[in-house]
Amino acid sequence: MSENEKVTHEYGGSEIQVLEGLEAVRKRPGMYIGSTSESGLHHLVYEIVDNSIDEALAGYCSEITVTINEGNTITVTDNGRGIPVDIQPQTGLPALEVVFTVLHAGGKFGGGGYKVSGGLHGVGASVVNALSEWLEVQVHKDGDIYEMRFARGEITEAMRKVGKTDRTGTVVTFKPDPEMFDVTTFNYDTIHTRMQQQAFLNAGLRIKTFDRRSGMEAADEMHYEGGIREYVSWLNQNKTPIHDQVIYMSGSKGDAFVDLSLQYNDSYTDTIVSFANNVNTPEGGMHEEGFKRALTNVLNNYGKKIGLIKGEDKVSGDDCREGLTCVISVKLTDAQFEGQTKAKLGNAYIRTLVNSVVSDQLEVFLEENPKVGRTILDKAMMASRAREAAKRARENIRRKNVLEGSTLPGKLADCYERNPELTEIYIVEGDSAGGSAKQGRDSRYQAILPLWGKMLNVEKARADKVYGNDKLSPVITALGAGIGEDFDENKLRYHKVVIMADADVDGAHIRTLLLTFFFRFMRPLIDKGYVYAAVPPLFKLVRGKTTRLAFSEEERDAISAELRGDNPNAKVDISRFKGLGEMDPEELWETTMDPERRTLKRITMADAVKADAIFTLLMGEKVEPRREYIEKNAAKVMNLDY
Ligand code: TTJ
Repeated sequence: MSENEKVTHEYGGSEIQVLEGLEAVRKRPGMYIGSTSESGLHHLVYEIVDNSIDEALAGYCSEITVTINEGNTITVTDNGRGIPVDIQPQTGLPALEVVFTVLHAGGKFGGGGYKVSGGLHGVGASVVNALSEWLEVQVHKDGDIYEMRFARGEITEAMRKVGKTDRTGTVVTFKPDPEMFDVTTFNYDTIHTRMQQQAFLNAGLRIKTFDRRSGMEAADEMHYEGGIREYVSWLNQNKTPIHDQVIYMSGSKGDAFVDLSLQYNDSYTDTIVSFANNVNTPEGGMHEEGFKRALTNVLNNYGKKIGLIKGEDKVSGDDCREGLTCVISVKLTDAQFEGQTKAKLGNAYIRTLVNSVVSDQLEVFLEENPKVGRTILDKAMMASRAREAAKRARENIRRKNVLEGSTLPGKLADCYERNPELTEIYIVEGDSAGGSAKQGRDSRYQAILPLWGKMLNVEKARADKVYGNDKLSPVITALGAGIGEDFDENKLRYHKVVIMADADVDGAHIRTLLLTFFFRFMRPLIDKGYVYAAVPPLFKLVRGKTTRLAFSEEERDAISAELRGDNPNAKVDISRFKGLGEMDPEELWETTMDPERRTLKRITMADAVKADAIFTLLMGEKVEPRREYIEKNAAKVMNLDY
């Protein structure tokens, strides 16, 4: 709090509480925004934008703009009513000040709740304020422009009128505090993707994003009158749908709502994207469970009714979801987020609601659109037959293994330890890196499997093909747990599976392929958090006897400055690691494999979903979107952020 402020207000109990509240945020930022890494940094933007989205949900805001400015500050603008500026009777302070300085109970990470109902705006704004080096807010309201400024949560300029206006709305600009975050560089794609998702989820809302940093200029405008129907079309844009219309269903009970749309394509995998209160739930939960149950039931009943499924025959849940693209959005007042990353919806009554909406409305749709019904049923029946064939193929291979004794792949350099909880396997791109890794590792608990060459196009491959593939079968046998429905976690030979690839296009390609393969055929591996990406350093800095490693250009510059200290003439020797293959075994151990010193990135379900989408684009049948993607991302593909 500035000197100025101390004079204007009584330094009363409520203000001490304010300071203590925001102090708590600065002490343990991870509690409020999940982490202080890149994802936490971006969370700041979402916390602010959520307020504008609430205003849109209330019916008073039609357009939101998010801009990354030069210097990595963020500006969020909306054309809502503007945050109230009048004095609150309870606190004696302008409502605007309270919004940015009082830590709301609902502001805890993941507990945001269903904000539209209570009209409780500004949740989270104080958290962003506390974690910003500075923040400025402008409110256009009743003909006047009001402004207020803060630094690290404390008021530096009290609210005052700064001019006249003929519009209404709120403009917030902030600079994340570098003392609070590991990185302060925003990723335009990350923000654009999130804003596009919000535009799909809030039909009719117009969202614009801009990158104004020099050399990175970008601009996008998102506006979908069809909401999640258009989301499904967008997800299917590089696939081939097998029926024209997107099927849409919705319903409510009490305070809870469900919106759902779906369309089948000719691929063999399913994409279910779900949300609770506009928050993505990549780990699924009750809304997805209710949907899956209802889908399986409706398709089986319909199949029997039209005589396609006979007697005691059935199509399984997996069969019913082959080639399905579906978006589920639920809204509820008491959302419970569970699971490893708080990304799974736990409210059981939502399962009942979604189940009943889908059971009723999908049945009616199929009755009214028998051609589409027939197409979907044919697809599920085909999946069922293929599954039977795959099972027979697996049994053949198992019998063979019993005869020959199941042999580990020749290229695998296994470890001595047998307890999978203690062992790790490095899947390494390329022969020379594989060689260094074999020599540099700790063979007691680290196994190495080198991989190279082009992989199978898993997009069009069903389980039976994958078993016979000569690039992937070493991975399958080395891990020991099988694939698909056959996957048995108890047989898994390592609880850490580390993908080690260069930070270049080939490396990104291999990572995408392996993650897609794990996502489609060994999903529990990702669910359990067993998959990691090794993060090799990019630079080595030496000053005298001190050696330090940097993982980004930013970090290189920071360390270089640190090593030089107060001595501007000090010589710091900086060299670039060209690739894993060029490191000698000792270097590879020290930088990338030694558990004491290495950095590993745990792969999340969201990373895997992203890899899967990129993979479809790169390997799918549609040539034009692939060409566009590669042209657009030629530079960026180098540092896919998983
Ligand atoms: C609250 O109820 C009275 C009329 O205004 C409502 C309100 O606060 N609307 C509102 C808040 N619109 N936009 C915001 C907002 C926008 C940004 C960018 C940041 C924050 C914290 C709030």
